[in-house]
Order: sequence, then structure tokens, then C-alpha cells
Amino acid sequence: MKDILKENDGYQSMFLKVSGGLCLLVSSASAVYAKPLNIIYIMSDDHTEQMISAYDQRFGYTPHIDRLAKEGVRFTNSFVANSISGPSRACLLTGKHSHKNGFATNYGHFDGNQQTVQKILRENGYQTAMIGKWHLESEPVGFDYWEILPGQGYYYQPEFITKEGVKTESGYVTDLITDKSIQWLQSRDTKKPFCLFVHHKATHRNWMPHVDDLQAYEDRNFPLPENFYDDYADREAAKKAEMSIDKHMTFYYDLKVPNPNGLRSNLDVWYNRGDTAGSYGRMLPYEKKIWNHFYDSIAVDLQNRNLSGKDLAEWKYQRYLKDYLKTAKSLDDNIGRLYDWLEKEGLLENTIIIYTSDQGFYMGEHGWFDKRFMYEESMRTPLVMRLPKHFGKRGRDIRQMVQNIDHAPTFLNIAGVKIPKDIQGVSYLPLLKGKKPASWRKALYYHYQEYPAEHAVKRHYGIRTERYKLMHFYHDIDKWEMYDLKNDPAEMHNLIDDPDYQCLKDSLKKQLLDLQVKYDDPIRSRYPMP
Ligand code: SGN
Ligand code: CA
Repeated sequence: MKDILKENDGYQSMFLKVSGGLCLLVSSASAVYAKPLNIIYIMSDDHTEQMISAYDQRFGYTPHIDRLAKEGVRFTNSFVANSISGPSRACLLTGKHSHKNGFATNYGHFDGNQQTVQKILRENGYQTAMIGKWHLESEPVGFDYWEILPGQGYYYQPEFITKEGVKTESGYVTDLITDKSIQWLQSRDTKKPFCLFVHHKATHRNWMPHVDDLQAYEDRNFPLPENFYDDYADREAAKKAEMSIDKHMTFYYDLKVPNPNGLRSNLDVWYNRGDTAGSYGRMLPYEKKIWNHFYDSIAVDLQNRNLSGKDLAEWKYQRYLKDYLKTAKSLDDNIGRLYDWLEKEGLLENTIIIYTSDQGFYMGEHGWFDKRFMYEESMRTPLVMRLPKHFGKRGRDIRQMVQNIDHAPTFLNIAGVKIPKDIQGVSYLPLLKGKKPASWRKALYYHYQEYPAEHAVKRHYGIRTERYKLMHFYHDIDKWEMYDLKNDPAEMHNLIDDPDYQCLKDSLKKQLLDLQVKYDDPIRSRYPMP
């Protein structure tokens, strides 16, 4: 197919399906643009809104992610359907909730034979690639190229799996994923549009920064969340969770220093491990030297302080945020590096660049780290996009509630491909174009199932409307929680037994059942709505 029009011509576009699956973009001036938009979907791991300066300026500084939002849109109500890695990735690729795509916990095995966005895009003329964290256990299907981390992957000298087998690469994982993404872009067929998934390991636990970034944020003292000392009154499931910075965050693995009351020799045991418990053993000698120099001084300082109780918990909080933000620094720098390459290649005006995370994360709220719960910090996920000029005003906020099941239908919509009926998400392309559809969804469905498991977060499902949330914890517990997010954004006051809220409770239960019917979640027959 010939390019009839120069790229980047200003237009009010519509897609027409033509032979070979490619689409013509017809402008208001009747000019024709023969290349559908490219899509670069960058997804990090556990990088939460609170730590991105486009959302919150109190903690991190992420100029490159912020630039994407300034040159496009920032979603202020972006959520996941199941706040954990593998399931989130399965929702992304299928546009369906976990009970439909069959991958409900990190212990699953993704059925690659099912319908996925990459397969449909590919059948319709797109080149597709997946680079980085995959976490779906089975071999990727439907990509022209893939190069993935095994499981969680390693920060230093990581392994990558390709069709040819496993190889160990020299370098830091965030740099390498970016290098590989750029290499794939360089080798692509420039006559075809592309959809590239860049899936970072950062900022996953145990937050190991690049050695070049160890000094970042060292001069900062971060504000403690108001509910850091939450006692979880009225919230049985929260009480049982094992993700407290004070009680469950470990010295060696998470904080990278020995327990001030423990034996130094234990540190060496962890330090020399090369498995998923940490990448210290995989560091090169010069990296170890820089690392040791840095963390030894933190360890000595901790010994000298002789902290206990709240002082020690708050010391852990400060260290946690610093390591997390240092790890995020390389992520942001690498997003800048990819952006610069796209700019240099003249690709910015026919490419949508999406930045998001596989879920949100607790940064001390409720005293926690990790995710999984349907509470705001982990059900939310950042979502910003750099858009070509013809999408209109830049630096806009989109307030409608979107969910990670919406990406697949949106990508198909962008490609001008019909969205299969069984996809449960909704295309947000109209929102990107500045439209405000009156019929946009007013409620989201959520279902988390990984229990019993690490962090001991009970199974639960629920509904989130624009103002309220209702959730049910089940399996070896039977507890309901309800929140008014306007009056109680931190979700500290469970209203489920409040006599003033019984009408609301009934209404939310009915709406929740409606969603379970709409999305066809079989859980409704095991736990009929009381
Ligand atoms: C690992 C982490 C957990 C984390 C899960 C899931 N433990 O098991 O803290 O909740 O991954 O994370 S670790 O000791 O191995 O670091 S997810 O983002 O992949 O779902
Ligand atoms: Ca994750």
C-alpha cells in the first residue's frame, strides 16, 4: 500500500477497513494517511501513582513520565481488575476479567490458544512484540518477536528467554529492556504499523536500584502517611494481611542491611544468592564494590542509632521509599531514552505512547507495602499517554473510570479493527479524542483470588462506583466492607454496619450482582448476594 499523504498531516480522522487488514485514515481535507497509528505500551511493575510526579509531587521526580502526560493525557481514575502481576497481564492481553481469561493468580498458566489483542492486531497487518516481564508461565503466542524475563527476572545480569532459549545478559534490567525495545524497533518492517509491549521489572520488590542511582533521594525525609499506624479496626481481612513495613519488611532482602540486632554473617548468605530472592550474587565485582560502599554506610548508621519501636518502623519506611524511588529513577530515565529515540526517528506523530503499571502499590498507607487489596492505592494504577497532535488539546485530564481490560479493545479500535463481542473492556479511544460519552461506565468490578499465598490477603470481590466501594472477603472469612470515598478517601471507616448507610448498602449489593451477571463471574452462585 502506498503512502498517499505525508505523515503527520493534521486531520480529523476516521478509519476505513481495506484489504490486507490495513486501514486508511481519511482526513477532513479528504487526504488519505495510509499508516494506522503505532502503539507503544510501556508497563512497569508495582509503580504506583503516589510515586510519579505527574500525580503527586511529594515524593518522586519522574520528568519523562510527566512529559508523556503533558504532551497527551493523564487518566485520574485508572484501575485494575485484579491487583497482581500475572492476572493483570492476562486482563491486558485479553480485555477480559480473570475468571474469563483463566489466569486468576500468579500460580496460573496462561492459555495461549485463546483470543488476544496481539493476535488480532497481527492478523490485521500490525507487527507485534513483547519485551520484558511476561509472568504468564506459558510461551508467548501471537507476537512477531518476544524476549521475556523468566518469572520475576533479575535486576542485575538478568536472563532473557527467547524462542532460541535462555541467555544471560550483562547489564541492568531496565536498561536492557529499553535497549532490546529500541533494537526491535530498528529491525522492524517500516512499511507496517506496530504494537510494542515494553514490560519493565522495575519497580518490583526488592527495589534494587542501578548502582549509578544509589545517591538519589538521600537528602530527602518523606512525610509519613496519616494512616501509617492503622489498627485495622472493623477490617478483619486487613488485620490478617502480612505486608506491614514494621513487621514483615525484612532487613537483608528488602532493606539491604543486616538486622541491627542480628549477626552480620547472615547478610553474606543473602548477598551471595543469585536466585530470585535477590540479584546481589549476580552483580559484577565493580557493582558490588559501589553497592557495598553505599549500603555498609547505611548499616553502620543504623547500628549507631540504636532504634526500636516506632523509630525503627519509620526508619524502615524512609529506606523503603528511597530504594523504591532510586529504582524508579532508572525507569523514568529509560522512558526518556525511548522517547528521544522515537523523536529522532520522526515517530512521535504517528505513535501513541502509553505508560502504566501492572497495579498500584502501598507506600506506607495502612502501614503497608505490596498490593492485592481492592483499596484505592493498589486498585488504582497510573495511566498517562503521549498522543499525536491531531488528538487535540494536550495536557488534559481524563476523569472517567477506566480499567486494564480496556486496553485491548482500545488498541483494536485504534487499528480500525472490529472489537470481538466477548471482550469485556470498553475502548477509551473516544475519551482520548476529548469526547465525554454519557453512557460511559459508572461502576467497576474487581476480583482478587490469590489466597492462601504470600502476604495473606484474603480472596475478595467488589464494586467501585465514582463515590462508593463495597467489597466482600470470602473463602475462610465472610466479611463485607463499604466506604464513602468522598468523605473517607483513605478507607479507614467501614460503613457496612452503619445504620445510616443501609439503603446505600442494598443498592451497592444490587449493582455488584448486576456486574457479576454482566461479566458472568461464576462466584455469584457460590456466594449468593445476601
Ligand atoms: C514476589 C514478592 C512478593 C510479591 C509477589 C507478587 N516476594 O513473590 O512480595 O507480592 O512477588 O508480585 S519476593 O520475596 O519474591 O520479592 S507481582 O507483582 O509479581 O504480582
Ligand atoms: Ca506487579
